[in-house]
Amino acid sequence: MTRTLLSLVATLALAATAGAACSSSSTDSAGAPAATPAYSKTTGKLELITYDTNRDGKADAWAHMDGTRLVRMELDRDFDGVIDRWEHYDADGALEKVGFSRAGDGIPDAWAFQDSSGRLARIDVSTRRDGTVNRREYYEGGLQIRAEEDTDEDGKPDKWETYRDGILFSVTLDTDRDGRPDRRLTYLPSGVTSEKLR
Ligand SMILES: [Ca+2]
Ligand SMILES: [Ca+2]
Ligand SMILES: [Ca+2]
Repeated sequence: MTRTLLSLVATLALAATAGAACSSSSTDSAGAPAATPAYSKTTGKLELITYDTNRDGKADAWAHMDGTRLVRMELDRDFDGVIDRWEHYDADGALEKVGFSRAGDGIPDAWAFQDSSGRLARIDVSTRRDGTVNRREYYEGGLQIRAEEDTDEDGKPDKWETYRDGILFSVTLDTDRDGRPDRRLTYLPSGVTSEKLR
C-alpha cells in the first residue's frame, strides 16, 4: 500500500506543480484512494495530501509535503483512527527512518533505521516517550546485537546490553554515575552472574 501511496503522492505533487490539481477531493479513477490536497495560504505550495485509502469516509494517510517533495508520511494502517506509522524522507526522497508507537497510542516513541541493503540496522527509542532518544538498539541479520541506554537522562549512556542470537546475554552498568561501567550482569542458562568491574 505504501508504494501505491507514494506513487500517488508523486503524481499529485506533479499535478499540483503543473497547476492541474483542483482544490477539492479528487481521484475517482479506479483503485485510487480519495485524496485531498491542501496548500499553504502564504506561499501557495502544496503542504499536505490527506487520503482515505479504504474509502470509509475517514482519513487514514497524510502526506506532508514541501511543494513536490514528500517530507513525512503518517499512516493509520489498521484504520482505527490512530496513526501508527511515521515515514520520514530525506531531501533526496529516500526513506530516512520509520517511526512507530510501542504503546500504540498515536505518539511515536521509536524510530527504525535501515542499512544500505534495506535491513533493520538500528532502533532509536524514547523510553520516557517525550521525543528524546535515550536508548539505541543495534541489529544485524534481523536480530538485536546490542543496546545502549541513558537511564538517568544526563546525556551519557549508563547501561549497555549485549545479545547473542537475539537473546540478552549481558548488561553492563555505570551504577556510580562516573561515566565508566562498574558492574556486569551475565545471563547464562545456569542463571545470572554479577561481577564488579573495578
Ligand atoms: Ca479511511
Ligand atoms: Ca491505527
Ligand atoms: Ca546516564
